[in-house]
Amino acid sequence: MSKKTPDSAGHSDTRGIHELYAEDPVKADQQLWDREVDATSRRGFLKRSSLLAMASALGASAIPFGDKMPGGLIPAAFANTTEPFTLEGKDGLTVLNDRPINAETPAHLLDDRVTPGSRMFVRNNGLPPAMESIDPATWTLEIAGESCEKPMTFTIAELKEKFKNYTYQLQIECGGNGRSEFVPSASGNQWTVGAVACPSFTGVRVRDVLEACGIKSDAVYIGYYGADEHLSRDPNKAAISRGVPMSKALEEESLIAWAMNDEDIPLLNGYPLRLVCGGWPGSVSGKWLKKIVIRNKVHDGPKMSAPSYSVPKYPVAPGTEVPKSDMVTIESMPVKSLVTFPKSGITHAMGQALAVRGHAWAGDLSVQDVYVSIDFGATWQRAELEEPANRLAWQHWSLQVVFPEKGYYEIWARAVDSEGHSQPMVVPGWNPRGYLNNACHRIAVQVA
Ligand SMILES: Nc1nc2c(c(=O)[nH]1)N[C@H]1C(S)=C(S)[C@@H](COP(=O)(O)O)O[C@H]1N2
Ligand SMILES: [Mo]
Repeated sequence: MSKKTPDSAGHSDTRGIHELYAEDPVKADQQLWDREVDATSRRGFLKRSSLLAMASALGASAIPFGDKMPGGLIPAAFANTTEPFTLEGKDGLTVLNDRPINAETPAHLLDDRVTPGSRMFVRNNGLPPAMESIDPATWTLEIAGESCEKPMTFTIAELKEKFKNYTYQLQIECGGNGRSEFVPSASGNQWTVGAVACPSFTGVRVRDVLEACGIKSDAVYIGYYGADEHLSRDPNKAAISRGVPMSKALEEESLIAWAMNDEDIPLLNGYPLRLVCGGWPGSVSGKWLKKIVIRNKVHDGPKMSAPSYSVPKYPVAPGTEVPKSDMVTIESMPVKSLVTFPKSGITHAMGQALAVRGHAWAGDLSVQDVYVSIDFGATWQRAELEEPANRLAWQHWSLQVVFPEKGYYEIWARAVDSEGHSQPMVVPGWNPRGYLNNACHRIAVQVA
């Protein structure tokens, strides 16, 4: 449910706008906002179709005086309910948008070492396939592209049988995680800290499958295609089709996965098959995977080129307009960490040590150290840091913290990667689309 569509009238109206501006969801949101503001000052705004939709949502056969209803009015039947908007199979996620669905996980709900499916964020660019339309027995994956020697198609059963199966715990973070902190604000989902997860995935190596189909010597990139629909429902348009250079595609941990945490992948996270390339922007890990193309040039699918998932090649002042030619595609994500326990805002008893913990990750690299501060970054204590379950899994850290006196504290966590890069204490380099905010996570604690 978009922040800008707080009511059901706005909701049903979202569709038309998004269809109109499907090429540019940012513009669509702006238009929607403009139109909503405008609509509140007009009568008879609602069209017959949305009136019918509203009536059925209200459980009524009709709204007899619907044409007199001010546009944008929240029906009292809805206004009086406090029921939050929820997603099937998800637990406690904050929904940022419902078309497409985007939902993040509050930090304290990411406390598990291995993220459960119910707590994995959702980032959709289009409309996911309906569960009823998916039959894992007949689902196929096609391998093709100009740099593929023998294009082939596999069922999931064939993938399982023909290639060795691997399980890795893999960290996936949306490139725009943390976007909400940029000033001036960047367009796109206003993620806070929770567009990150680290479940375990089971599948076959991308490498084994591509090699079976023959990789030509001129191959430089792969691209994926999924079964989700473009917001416009135009069957000739992909909602998103990104990829990675061959070197990333061919590494051990890059998987074509059919299971997450030993179960089917949740529908919203790509059931029945997805690509997982951990440590890079989540957008390279294609969901509802139908096709992988081996390319002799950088893949050119939708959202592959600047400004999507790209940042300026040089630091820019906040608010600068950057030419696309001066932007570069994001690859490995920067070092970052989360405090997942305690929950921000708790009150803790004076005199007792507080067990603080969380996770840290560093794209293709590993995390070397995690430090914790209770004095706004003036001094830091080194946390205990565990080895990752495997390469590209996040690492668990913990520390007992003792507070010197009663009062308000903030706990800050700061990770350092294996090449010595530290998380910044403040929001790093502003960029037009608000990617790569890896500032220290902080939580509030009252000691009483
Ligand atoms: N087919 C398809 N794959 C996709 C997307 C999508 O919209 N469609 N979103 C991408 C983006 S931007 C991210 S961050 C991750 C999110 O994965 P999740 O929704 O399982 O958390 O999926 C990626 N794969
Ligand atoms: Mo993303």
